[in-house]
Amino acid sequence: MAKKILRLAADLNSEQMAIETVEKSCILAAATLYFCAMTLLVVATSNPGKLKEMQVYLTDPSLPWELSLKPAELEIEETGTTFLENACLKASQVAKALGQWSIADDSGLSVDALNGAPGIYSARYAETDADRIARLLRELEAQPNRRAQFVCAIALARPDGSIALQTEGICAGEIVDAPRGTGGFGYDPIFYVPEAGMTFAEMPPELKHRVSHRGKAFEALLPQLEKINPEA
Ligand code: ITT
Repeated sequence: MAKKILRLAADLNSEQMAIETVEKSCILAAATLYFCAMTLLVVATSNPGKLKEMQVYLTDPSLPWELSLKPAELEIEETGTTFLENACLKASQVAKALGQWSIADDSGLSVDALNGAPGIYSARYAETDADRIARLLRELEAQPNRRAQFVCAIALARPDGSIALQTEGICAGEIVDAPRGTGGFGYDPIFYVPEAGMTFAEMPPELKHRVSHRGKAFEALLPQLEKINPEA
């Protein structure tokens, strides 16, 4: 009797082990299928602040993209005359150079009293973020009209360089007299959003992600991105 019980226990034990092995194999197979189904998407930026924000929008687990970063040595000249032209140029040239899907963001700050400057030249306005802010505040000294808008254009390019998607987002605000807040990057400390009652640099990242020019551009992009089949 004792032998019978022992044999039964051994059978049950090996049955349990077999079930666990099958379960583990299924999980492994599903994970393999999932990662095989992922397509590389090169984020075409050299700006770490921008990259950090773009990653947040693009790491939705339902998206079939595995993000990778543009090699630093691959520099694209921004010869376009609009944010959208420059976003398309960056996405397209990086995609073609690497033979991979690529996504690019071209963005900047347009100030009403400066006839839209620095606009597409926002990155080229001075050497560092601090110098860019200092120059903008100097140019607006004694200027009562502080209205400005941040613009963000996003473009997605196929591996052959053709443009699959493009969107734009705008956030209206004002330029404050002196920097406020420590979050974000670039011009964030001097860009005040009246509805939020704070500068971009004073906002928690989730709030900036929701109300910013980049947030709005991605809000328009993501439903279209979900419909793209990168393998087709
Ligand atoms: P990549 O072209 O490599 O993406 P970049 O910094 O040169 O990087 P842009 O040509 O689009 O990018 O220039 C955007 C400029 O506007 C740059 O100075 C940014 O710091 C600034 N900018 C863009 N989005 C911003 C944001 O959300 N907050 C603050 N500054 C921003």
